[in-house]
Amino acid sequence: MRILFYAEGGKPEPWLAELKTAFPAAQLRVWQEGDNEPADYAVVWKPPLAMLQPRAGLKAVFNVGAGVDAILQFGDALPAGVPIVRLDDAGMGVQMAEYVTHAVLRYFRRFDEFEVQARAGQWRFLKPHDKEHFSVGILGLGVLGSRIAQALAHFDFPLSGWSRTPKNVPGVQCYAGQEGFDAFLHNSRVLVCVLPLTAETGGILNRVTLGRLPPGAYLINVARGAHLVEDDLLALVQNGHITAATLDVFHEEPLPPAHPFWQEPRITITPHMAALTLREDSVRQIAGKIRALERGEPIAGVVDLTRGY
Ligand code: OXD
Repeated sequence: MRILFYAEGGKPEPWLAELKTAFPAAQLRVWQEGDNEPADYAVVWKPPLAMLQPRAGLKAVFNVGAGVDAILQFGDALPAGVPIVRLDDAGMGVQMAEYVTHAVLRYFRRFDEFEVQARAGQWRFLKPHDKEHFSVGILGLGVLGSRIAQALAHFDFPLSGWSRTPKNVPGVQCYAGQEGFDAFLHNSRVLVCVLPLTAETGGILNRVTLGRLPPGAYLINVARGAHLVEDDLLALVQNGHITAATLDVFHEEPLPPAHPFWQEPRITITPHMAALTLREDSVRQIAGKIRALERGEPIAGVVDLTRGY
């Protein structure tokens, strides 16, 4: 078996070592510019188009991340009939749940405001928020969104969720489709975005949609920078409609030094670290799927190219 590997900005050796353990007899190689040789499987993160162009023998492309937007951007240039497979969870759900739970609790218990007071040497009690009016709305109810809901349910937050097609998540008031979107927004004091980035969801967090959140809302974006119209958020934070935001993803990463978000204390910035790809778990999952494909069995996580995730 021939496995081709490429990960933008990452060291290939530990991945190759892990893949070698899973498939001791396989031929493993790192893709280099000009390599058009046959391969059975490709394991990739943000590959260039040249790597994905039609290749003899290619049976599947495994993305070592949850979001496949960096691959799907190539559209019709992708090799026809070769499934693109995303990671199902591989340890990312719990990390997302940790990150979002931390941010929600920080705002709910007003730690953001206590931090500011402490730096100013102020000992001042602030009345806690009312939980009944601190509803958390999760945009995207896939594996990650459901895991986040499950974590927040332990703290009794009123929970709602929105998905493109109707879903049923226990303990979550579920909204779906365009017709359910406005009601979902009106009902979300804290909006958490964990949507896949597709042609339909780019720019979904903008002046109009964020304006429909209740006054004093909060935003947590752990999906993709391109979901958010950054200037619109800034204006809404500055006019007070949005109290604060926690952002892990940005249009341009690393966030440029001159970006106005750095100067806005109500915007908390983290460097795209909400959920890291866990190498061992990921290779274990990919190896299981390769074995299933070799036995002719179906696998989970195959991306629907028309839907975009
Ligand atoms: C991912 C990411 O998609 O890390 O997995 O952003």
